[in-house]
Amino acid sequence: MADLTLTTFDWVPETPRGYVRDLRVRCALEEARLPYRVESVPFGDRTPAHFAHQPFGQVPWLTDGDISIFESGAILLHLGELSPALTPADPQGRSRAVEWVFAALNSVEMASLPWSILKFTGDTGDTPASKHLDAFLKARLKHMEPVLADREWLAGSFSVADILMSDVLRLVDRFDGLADHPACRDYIARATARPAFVKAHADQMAHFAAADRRAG
Ligand SMILES: N[C@@H](CCC(=O)N[C@@H](CS)C(=O)NCC(=O)O)C(=O)O
Repeated sequence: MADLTLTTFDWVPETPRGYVRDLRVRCALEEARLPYRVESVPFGDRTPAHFAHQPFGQVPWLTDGDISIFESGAILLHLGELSPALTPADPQGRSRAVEWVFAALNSVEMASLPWSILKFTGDTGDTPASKHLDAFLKARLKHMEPVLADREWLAGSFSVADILMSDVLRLVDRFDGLADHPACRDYIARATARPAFVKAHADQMAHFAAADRRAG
């Protein structure tokens, strides 16, 4: 039996709540019905012990017994090995799930994250950098739209790739970047209607709300 502990921050500001990447790990754990504990590290003072687990001083990381893993994609691939609920059983489906994990992070999030950061800072979209990032993201979404119009889940059956891709697209949707991409929006709706997502999201919100209460 796996001995799983997910570590996230003890507190974050309001804006990222519901989007902190421990959510991806919580979703996978809930989908797989694996028992796990959640531990916290300070958002403020990041200790050498924190950097020993996550070299950039970020979250999340997961320990599985003696194994400590950072990067949400790597964590989900690890969990994918533990449960058929997270990875298709057939070889074709498995490699499809792995390629879409990388596509979510290395093709779509690579374009969507800088775009989201600009939106986050209130950028009006008039600068050359902003126009460039807008075009970069649209080039990716243009190709995700027919893929998602054509299939329910990326690897055939639901997999870790869908946890990552839907989370990446959710942040774009938050800043209204999917107005012209109904299949992407429908995909997010399918993914976020899953009981595992609903629980994972509620648990993350409760985790940070508890920190507010402790702070008084
Ligand atoms: N590529 C990393 C990114 C981790 C990341 O950006 N974590 C954010 C929370 S969602 C964080 O720790 N932010 C605080 C910081 O960067 O100082 C992953 O997917 O795990």
